Amino acid sequence: MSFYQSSHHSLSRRRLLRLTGLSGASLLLNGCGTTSFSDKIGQLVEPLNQRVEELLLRPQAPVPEFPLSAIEPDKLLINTFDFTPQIDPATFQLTIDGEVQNPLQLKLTEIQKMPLVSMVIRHVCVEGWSAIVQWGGVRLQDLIVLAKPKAAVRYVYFLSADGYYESWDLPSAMHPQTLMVHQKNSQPLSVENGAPLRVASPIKLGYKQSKWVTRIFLTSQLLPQKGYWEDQGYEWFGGL
Ligand SMILES: Nc1nc2c(c(=O)[nH]1)N[C@H]1C(S)=C(S)[C@@H](COP(=O)(O)O)O[C@H]1N2
Ligand SMILES: [Mo]
Repeated sequence: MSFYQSSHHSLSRRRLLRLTGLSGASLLLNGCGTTSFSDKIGQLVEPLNQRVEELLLRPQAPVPEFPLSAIEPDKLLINTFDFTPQIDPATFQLTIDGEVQNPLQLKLTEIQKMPLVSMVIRHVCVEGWSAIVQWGGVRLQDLIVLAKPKAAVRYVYFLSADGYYESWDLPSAMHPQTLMVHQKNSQPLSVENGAPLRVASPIKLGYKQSKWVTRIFLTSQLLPQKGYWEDQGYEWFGGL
């Protein structure tokens, strides 16, 4: 094994341990036969794939954020194409699968144990309104790393409980400010805003930011279905 590979190996291992809040000792002491959180992170010995490593090691430039005083609590309008699904947070599971070495399902409590990231950004809807919002949650890149994408992965699909679907390019999904959030303006996310878990990012338009996400699917291919609005003519990249 080259030095390059072995240094990446230790990076992935350190990173996984930090993400899961587990020390090496607690991993070793953990018994077999139970589906504990540490079991879900799978084999820690394999290196991540190089594309994902590159995106982690050379993160894209962060978008400047706003101070907390700039939050516009009344400006985020509810924009829901069909209906508001009611998801029980106690039984909710986020599935992360597709072309990955370690498909996994995470409970909300497990996601909430991961490092909390907070950001104050502008949400922009193509219908002509915007709002400065604080979002709190986990980095999507941290969830992607746990699933161990195969080398061919280029796209990330988000599937939602209301039938909404979206696809993103992998670099945008790996952006350090692309989050899966469970808090808005320091409060638990409301059902209307996408509870228990939604996408939030300062680099994409509002329609790319799926609410009520239940499944994240990693793939090498864009399907004929690219997104709920995209399939009706909206632009796919949806960058800001
Ligand atoms: N699942 C789902 N996600 C969605 C939508 C939707 O209808 N269903 N609408 C999108 C649009 S167009 C926008 S502008 C934002 C609005 O988020 P908000 O309702 O929390 O303000 O959610 C996006 N995510
Ligand atoms: Mo929107």
